Amino acid sequence: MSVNPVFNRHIAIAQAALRHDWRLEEVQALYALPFNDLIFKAQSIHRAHFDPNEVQISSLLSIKTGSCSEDCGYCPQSARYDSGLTPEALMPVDAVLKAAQQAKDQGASRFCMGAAWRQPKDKDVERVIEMVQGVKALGMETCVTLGMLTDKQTQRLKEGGLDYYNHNLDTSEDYYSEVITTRTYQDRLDTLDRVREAGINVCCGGIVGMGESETDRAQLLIQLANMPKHPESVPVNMLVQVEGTPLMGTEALDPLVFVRTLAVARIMMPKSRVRLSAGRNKMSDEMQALCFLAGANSIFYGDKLLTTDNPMTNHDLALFNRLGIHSGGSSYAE
Ligand code: SAM
Ligand code: DTB
Ligand code: SF4
Repeated sequence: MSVNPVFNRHIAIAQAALRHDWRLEEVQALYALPFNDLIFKAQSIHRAHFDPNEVQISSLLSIKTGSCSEDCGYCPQSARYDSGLTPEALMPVDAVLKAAQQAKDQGASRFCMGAAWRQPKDKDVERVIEMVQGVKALGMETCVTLGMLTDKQTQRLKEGGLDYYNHNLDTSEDYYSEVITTRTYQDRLDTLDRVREAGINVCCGGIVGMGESETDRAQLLIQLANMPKHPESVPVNMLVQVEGTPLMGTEALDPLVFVRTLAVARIMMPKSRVRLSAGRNKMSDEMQALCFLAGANSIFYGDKLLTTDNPMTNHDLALFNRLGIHSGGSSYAE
């Protein structure tokens, strides 16, 4: 095979060592790049580590819905807000497995189970482990998001074979108390440390469009990238505004700033799966194409996120077809 030295040099530059020492000025400078320069840089780095036309797909299921004691200002599942949601207790294992089988049949490779808890009880964790084992037996990867965990619970989930734990930092440490007052940023960091220590893959990201500043978005990405190991999966959610929640009516974020956030995340965490997460229902196909160009390479797939709507699977499949994207892939670039 003939070797193109210019292309090779380019790949070598794009494959620079992973960094964990990002400074605010550097990240602000990335955000401030002309859009084309930023996207080119992100796409070059993306290509050095991943198949640029491959997107990993996960399906979500809310296994316990609503009545949550927390006051997260974006969340329709908080008991403090009237979002019109009907609360539901923890689902039986067989119903969860039926939903997982359906997700698998539709093409999802990972099944993510979410529960509206501040923190689970030990007996809840045991039931979730049964779900994890059942889903693994179907040949799917597993992810759960259950709130804060104790050491023992984290260990139990690891022993149960859990592949990923999702626990978002959501925004910068400075902006956190504007959105959530019932727990601290440090509480989140402590659970993330436990998950990492236990050897479970980390899925951690945030929400943009909550009225935060550009500095807040940069600080969130710095928190993630400066962890001793980058999260294997980095979900970037666009706020889904839900009637009845305090953040309903927040001024909409410029969609191009959302794309920039994905690009900066790709540059800072070159080997992580950057997930184009909540909010796709309000995005055009062209906007999503830009998100993939910026380096997003995973999505939530299926007609529902946890409690809100996601694009229909048929629509996503048609979009993949139009873009020449195929699904697949493990989470982290080796
Ligand atoms: N209760 C657990 C927790 O808070 O970690 C797990 C479930 S919680 C619903 C999972 C994540 O969903 C949150 O951390 C947040 O990032 C995201 N989320 C919730 N409501 C959202 C909304 N309206 N728009 C975008 N993302 C949202
Ligand atoms: C994540 O970052 N986004 C997902 C998943 N991880 C658990 C959840 C999005 C929830 C959107 C609002 C809802 O459907 O309730
Ligand atoms: Fe509860 Fe999680 Fe929603 Fe916060 S984000 S209210 S902890 S379900």
